[in-house]
Amino acid sequence: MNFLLMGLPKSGKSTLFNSLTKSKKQEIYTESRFGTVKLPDQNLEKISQWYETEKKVYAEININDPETNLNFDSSKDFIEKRYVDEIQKFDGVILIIRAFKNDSVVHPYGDINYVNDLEQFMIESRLIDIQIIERRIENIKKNFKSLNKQEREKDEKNIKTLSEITSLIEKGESFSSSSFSEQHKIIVKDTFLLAKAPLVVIVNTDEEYDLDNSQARELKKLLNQDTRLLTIPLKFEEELSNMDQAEAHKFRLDFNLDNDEIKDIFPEVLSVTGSICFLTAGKKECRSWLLRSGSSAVEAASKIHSDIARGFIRAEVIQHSELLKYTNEKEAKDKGVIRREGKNYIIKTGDVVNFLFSV
Ligand SMILES: Nc1nc2c(ncn2[C@@H]2O[C@H](COP(=O)(O)OP(=O)(O)OP(=O)(O)O)[C@@H](O)[C@H]2O)c(=O)[nH]1
Ligand SMILES: [Mg+2]
Repeated sequence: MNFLLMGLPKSGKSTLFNSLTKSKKQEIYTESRFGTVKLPDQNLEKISQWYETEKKVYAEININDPETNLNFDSSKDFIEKRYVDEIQKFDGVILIIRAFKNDSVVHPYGDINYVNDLEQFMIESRLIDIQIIERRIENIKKNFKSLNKQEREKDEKNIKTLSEITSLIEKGESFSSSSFSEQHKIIVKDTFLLAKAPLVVIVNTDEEYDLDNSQARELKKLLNQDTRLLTIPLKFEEELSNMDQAEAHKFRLDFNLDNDEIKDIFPEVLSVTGSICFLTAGKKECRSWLLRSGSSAVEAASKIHSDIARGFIRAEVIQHSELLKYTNEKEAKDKGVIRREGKNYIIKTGDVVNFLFSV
């Protein structure tokens, strides 16, 4: 899964990227950076301890930190224009809104006002979506000439549907509202639009400062229900990510902060994308796999290898917590607690799955 970091210039995107990927701090990045981040998984920790496994592999997400905007003085954009072309390769957005005060870091609008910034983001994201849809319409029109009457009628209908979506977005309608019909939803099912993209919003505060309830409420009012909102002092966390654990823990206690607030991002990323993690486990390797929630056993198999899905016979499944009740895998097998499931079994978070297949 690919996540794009979005935010006004100097809001803290690179600071977050550095903490997540343990990269070195620079003031300017002339190129956009890609990084992989391991998804913490308590279930994987437990099961690999139980197996005394040699190798532990985490599921990962990819994040992209856009290059530093060198036209800072004139840029009041959350995203550079070129990203409008590239945005289709992303599965979600982590948006950073600045709440930290720091006179030496200029805010593009002059004042620190995160409710206003979020409002601006909503406006800009609508404009981007409209551009994305316009491009689709242009592409359809380009092919018009080569089409027969029937095909052309179908495309004309699609253009009409797409134009309706544009008007709804212009009006600021939420994609989850009933204004969008099934037909609207189907036509943009595989198109990345900010109006429906999984979104985690991080308010980047100073370490001593948290949002009060009324401020948080104002922000939430601007967001749709599915969006997750977090408050994290990103610079503080970046500094701590370079310390050893004991030292970092002491600093956190001084500021009354929970353990590693950056980690709070991961459950939210899973939640907004509707994802879960299942496990494959053994003495050699225990591994956590990212899967869309509601996926079947055969869909889970295809995450590992297309051959396993193709030659799927059955899945042996047990919840990790159930497995941990036994001394070893053999005992669990002998007791018959490992279930046999077919292709259509819906995989749950924390399921330990062994696929049987033949090709
Ligand atoms: N005091 C304070 N400074 C911060 C905080 N977060 C970021 N900064 C500083 O603000 C400056 C900009 O942060 P970056 O992470 O580079 O921001 P960015 O969004 O990547 O900026 P561009 O790439 O230029 O768009 C850096 O000097 C950071 O150290 C914070 O929470 N508190
Ligand atoms: Mg940056």
